[in-house]
Parts: sequence; structure tokens; C-alpha cells
Amino acid sequence: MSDARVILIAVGSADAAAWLDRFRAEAPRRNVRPWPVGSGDSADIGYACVWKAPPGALTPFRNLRAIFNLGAGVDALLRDPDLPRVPIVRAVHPDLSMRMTEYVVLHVLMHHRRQRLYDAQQRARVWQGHDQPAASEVTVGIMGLGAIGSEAADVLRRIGFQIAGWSRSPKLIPGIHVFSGADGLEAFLARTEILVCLLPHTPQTENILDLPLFRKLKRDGALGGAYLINAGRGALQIDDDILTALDEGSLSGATLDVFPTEPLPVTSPLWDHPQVTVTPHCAAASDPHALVANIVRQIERHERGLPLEHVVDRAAGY
Ligand code: NDP
Ligand code: OXD
Repeated sequence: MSDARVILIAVGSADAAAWLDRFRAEAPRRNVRPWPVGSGDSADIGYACVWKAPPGALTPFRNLRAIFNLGAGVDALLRDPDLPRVPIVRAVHPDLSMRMTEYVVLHVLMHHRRQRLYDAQQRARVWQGHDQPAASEVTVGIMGLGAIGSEAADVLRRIGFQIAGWSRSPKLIPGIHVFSGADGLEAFLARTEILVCLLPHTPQTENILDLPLFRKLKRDGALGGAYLINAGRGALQIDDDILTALDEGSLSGATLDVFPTEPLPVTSPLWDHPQVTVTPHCAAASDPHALVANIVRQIERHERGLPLEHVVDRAAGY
């Protein structure tokens, strides 16, 4: 009878070897194996650390005790109909939250400080300044106030922006005007000039970033228009609605890190739209050097009978 303590690394991205090396360094007395393993060894696998593995990859492991998702979003994992019914732990770490916060702050300031306009002026050798509202005159609205959204909100608040937030459940966060649920969405949008989306992809959030939503944003504030930043998931947004909103003026600019189809097809008009900034789902990479020690610690805690942290609520989808 196996005691199922082997750690499986099932990573389908280019950094698979870096994850394997890091786990071997952090858990030197454990057997750490890359996916796929021979069928004779599958009973020994107790823990699976997963990112971009093919659907069904974990089905053979009947003694699995927990799955560790090496990113924050578990939408891809939960789409696997054969995923074993064991606890799923997602990546929550200050390193990941801060990388995302860097991205959010960079792009909020890019819109706030009209950097795209100054870039265009530089190319045309135009020396002309424009009105610059103070951060305190501008409201940034953050959809999703979880591990990442709450960190980004805090940093933006300290820069001086007015911050509104929207989450599923009500919250009290000092200095942030929090709205929740479907009932709170309109009031949240009505005060938001720069909309930052950091929601997970669930059945409830799919396609939430659509034309009717963009039309409810505040356009007559200090910035004189509304802006979108989506670094959550591509399935939250409807690309054609973003283009329509830009054309009609409901949006004055957009920064998109994620797309319904990734990589973004070369034929997409988003690539060369003058008001759109495209980045290739790179807002925050999970760094093995930051994350692995905590996963190994969680495995050790689990084996001492202590609860796992950051366990995904499968019914809620995040
Ligand atoms: P969390 O689970 O900590 O937070 C999710 C937040 O979204 C919570 O505040 C939650 O509300 C809210 N939420 C979920 N469903 C709804 C809903 N139906 N209506 C309103 N609010 C809702 O996740 P993280 O902050 O760790 O990560 C967020 C997402 O960021 C990930 O799922 C992933 O998709 C994305 N991401 C993208 C990266 C990139 O490189 N582009 C990198 C890392 C993450 P409540 O607080 O009430 O539960
Ligand atoms: C994540 C991501 O969810 O990188 O961590 O997208």
C-alpha cells in the first residue's frame, strides 16, 4: 500500500524545468517527479502542482490528496471534467500580488497622465502640454477585491486616487468605497473613470465587460472620459464591444492583458487600435523562487493534520 507522498509537477509551459528544479531544491528529501509518470508509479502521487496541464492529466492519480495550482486563476483547471475531487489550493503570494499591482499602477498612471498622447506627440515632434487633473480628482474602480485587487487598491489609494471597489460579498476596507453584488454594480460604475478588472473567470463573470457596462462608466469626470484595464481573464470581456465603446466614446482607452482567444489572433483590430494597449498575458508571472517554499510548507502542514490555505470554492468557481 502506497503512502502517496510523491509530488508531481505537471506544468505545460516553457518554465516546467524551473518549477521542477525549485521543488527539488525546496523538498530535498521528497520524491518530486515530472508529469507524465509511468502507470506503475501513479499510486505514489499524493500532491499535484499544476499549470497549463492538459485536461485529464490528473485522472490516473487515485491517491491524490491535494492539487496546487501554480497561478491565481483556477478557471482552466476547473474546466477539466475529470479533475479529481480533492482540495485545490491556488497561488496567493505577496510576490504575485505585487507584480499585478505594478501592472495596474503602470497602466492607471498611463491613462491618468495621458502617456499615449505624449508618445504620439513625440513621434510627431510636437511640444505641447495638456491639463493634468490631480489623482485625488479621479476615481479608479476595481472589480475584484481579493488577494490582488485589495493590494492594488491600497497602493493606488496611497498615490492619491479615489478608490471604489466591487466584490461578490460586502466588505469594509478603510479608505475604499466598496460596492457588492449585482445590486451594487451600477452605483460602482457610475463613479468609476478608470475601471480595473481583476475578477476571476466564473459562470457569473463571463462576458461581464460588455457594451451596456461600458456605457454606465463616468465620462464627465476630471479625466473627461472612461478607461478600461483588464488583467483578470479574457473571457470576462467582449472584444467587439470594447471596439464599439471606443468608437462611440463610451471608452476613451483600454489596456488589455487578457483576451477571449490567446494568443490574440494577428487579425484582431485591437492590435493596431490607437487607443488600445495590448500585452501578452504577462501582467504577473508566477515565480517558482517565490511560490514553491510556501507550497512545500503547506504540504508539510497538511501531513501534520493542519488545514490547507487558500482552498478554492469549487461551487463559486474561484
Ligand atoms: P481572489 O479569489 O482573491 O479574488 C477574487 C475577487 O473577485 C474577490 O474579491 C471576489 O469577491 C470577486 N468576485 C468573484 N466573483 C465575483 C462576482 N460574481 N461578482 C463580484 N465580485 C466577484 O483572486 P485574486 O485576487 O488572487 O486573482 C484574481 C484574478 O486575477 C485571478 O482569478 C486571475 O484570473 C487573474 N490573474 C491574472 C494574471 C495575469 O497575469 N493577467 C496573474 C494573476 C491573476 P469576494 O471577495 O466577495 O469573494
Ligand atoms: C494567473 C495568471 O492566474 O498568470 O496566475 O494568469
